[in-house]
Amino acid sequence: MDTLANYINGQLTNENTDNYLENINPATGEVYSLLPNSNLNQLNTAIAAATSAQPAWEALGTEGRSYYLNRLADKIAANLDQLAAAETEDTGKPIALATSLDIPRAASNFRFFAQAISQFASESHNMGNQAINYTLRDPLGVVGCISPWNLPLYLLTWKIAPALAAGNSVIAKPSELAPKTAYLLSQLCIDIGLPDGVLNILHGQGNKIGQAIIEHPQIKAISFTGGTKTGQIIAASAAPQFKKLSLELGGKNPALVFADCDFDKTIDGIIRASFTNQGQVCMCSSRIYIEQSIYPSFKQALLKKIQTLAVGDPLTDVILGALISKDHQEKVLAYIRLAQQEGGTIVCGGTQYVPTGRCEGGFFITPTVIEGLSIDARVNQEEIFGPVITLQPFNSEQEALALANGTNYGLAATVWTENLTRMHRLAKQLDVGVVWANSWMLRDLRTPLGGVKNSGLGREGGWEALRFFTEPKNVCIPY
Ligand code: TXE
Repeated sequence: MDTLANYINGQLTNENTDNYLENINPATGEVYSLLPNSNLNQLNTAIAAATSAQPAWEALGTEGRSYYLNRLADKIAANLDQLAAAETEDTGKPIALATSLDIPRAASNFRFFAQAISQFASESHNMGNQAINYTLRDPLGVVGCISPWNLPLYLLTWKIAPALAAGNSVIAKPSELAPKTAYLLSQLCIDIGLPDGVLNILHGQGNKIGQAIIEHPQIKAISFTGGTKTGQIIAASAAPQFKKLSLELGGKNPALVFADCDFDKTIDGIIRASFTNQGQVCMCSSRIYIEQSIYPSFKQALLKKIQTLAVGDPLTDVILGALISKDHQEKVLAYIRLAQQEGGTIVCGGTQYVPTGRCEGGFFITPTVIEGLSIDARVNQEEIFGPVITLQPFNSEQEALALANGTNYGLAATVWTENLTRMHRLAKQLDVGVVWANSWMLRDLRTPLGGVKNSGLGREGGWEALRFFTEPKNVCIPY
């Protein structure tokens, strides 16, 4: 069995590890590796390394830093198959998804910020004939990046890349449920000769090493993606030290389907938006609102297609693999039971799926569709983060908008209509951070990404990320 190691000061090390966690393959239910459950001693060593590495890293300048980020991107691309296999083993996601989305995007994250930093300019403000102001944007120093299990390497690199590009050194903590690709990334950093201490990756539990990172006075900013409850704990812990925070949290994302949509394209779009990665993407749609006049035909076509989605061994040609853990599978099944208690009807799926053979111990759930629940139902209010959607008809655009905005979350919405004026009108009024028109997860890395209400604080992507990882200082010079 593999034992993963931390990456500290340019080396893979398990020095001072006092205990290990088990890493489970969710598609089989079997333990297949161990990871260090890191402690404060190890964090202090990593912070000392990061602190001493940062000035030289900053002094390399944008071209120097871009060189390393581009080399990392090349290495990720060259190791696509190995990384995709590791991502699938760790998360249970279909190998085709890991190969086509997760790993290529991790390479793009480094490539994008390698280039973006070369275009990043600070502002100047002229005060008539009195003075000129210019703004310096220096790196913050040592920053913390904490990422979740659903898109492990994709989201880890989405944070690390801008932090490093801006000249910071980084303490990163991947999810303890999916640590393997972060470990493999450490090896790639060593292979390309990334300067020691610039990036440090510590594995372990959120409430132990994660919390220690949040509380550490030498860590100046935290970029976090994960659950809303964890986001609240992080915000409360970081606030007394006035740390900069970027929190990308949960969602309960609506899809609004109008009678004038492109019917077939919308069916395919809703299926992708609902069930990609077993519904475990914060941007996934989970509340599908359909205009009354097409509700029966749309529902019928949707169910027909959903019933053809293959579930099972993620190493085979399936659309849905396993959920991340036994606990998470139980949580999702509990929501399905709750839906029935709340008066909902399961019109498709709703059960655990037990494959035969290699994956009989895995954590699978069939794609599930529920109808008959009001907006107040907990199943329509709380993030389930699984292959579960609810359907509800609406009669007017106002009603659709009120339903869409009727939760405490505000991450993403999709709108399906061929009426451009309606699209603009709704985009303006939807209380979310991202609106997709007749599409889902069409991503331009320059655009701001994040949510409102309980979906988080701040934005990632493009200039937003580079601004987050730098401190502005205004210099005013009278003429
Ligand atoms: O995430 P956690 P969990 C949602 C989804 C899911 C729920 C809980 O609804 O069911 O959150 O998932 C680290 N200080 N999302 O419990 O715990 C943790 O180790 C510092 C949405 O698995 O939020 C991991 O690295 N760090 C989401 C990371 O936080 C802490 C993706 C995320 O784990 C910590 C995942 C602490 N006190 C879950 N506690 C999205 N927005 O995409 C935990 N961590």
